[in-house]
Amino acid sequence: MLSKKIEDILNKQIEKEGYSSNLYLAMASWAENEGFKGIADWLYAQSEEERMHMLKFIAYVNERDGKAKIPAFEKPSFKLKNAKDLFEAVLKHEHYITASINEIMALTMQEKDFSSYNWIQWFVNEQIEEEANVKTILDKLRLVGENNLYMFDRDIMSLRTPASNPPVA
Ligand code: OFO
Repeated sequence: MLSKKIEDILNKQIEKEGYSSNLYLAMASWAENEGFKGIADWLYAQSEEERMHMLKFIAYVNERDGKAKIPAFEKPSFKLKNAKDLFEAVLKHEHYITASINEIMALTMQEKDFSSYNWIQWFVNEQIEEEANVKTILDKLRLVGENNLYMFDRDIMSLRTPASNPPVA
């Protein structure tokens, strides 16, 4: 059984994961229109992964006798000039998500909800991996430069690590 505070913060995270999925979907569409087929594929895959994160939060809340709420999602908005802008925006967003996962972890300790504390660890590790992946991409982009993106775009999918499955409740 989840405390009201834990249920509320997990419901907020459902909204954030769903927004992340839509944000990366909107960015994928931007990349496709700019002719970056590889970057678009990377973002479509990332969007799916975020949707999977959202579904895991929904399942966890419901399995622990809470009520998962499906919210309306804010329209993603961003201004991008180039691929570097895009991945900097992705990294900034992942930092924001990491901070909110850390807040959940802190609250599970405060509420002495050790089941939720254990469960959220998967997301703590996932955030380390996601931030590291985007940093690697930004490093590669710096190396190739904005005028030489053909091979970067062709090879970017090889930088993805396969999605792993978070535990269920
Ligand atoms: Fe990009 O992360 Fe979800 O949690």
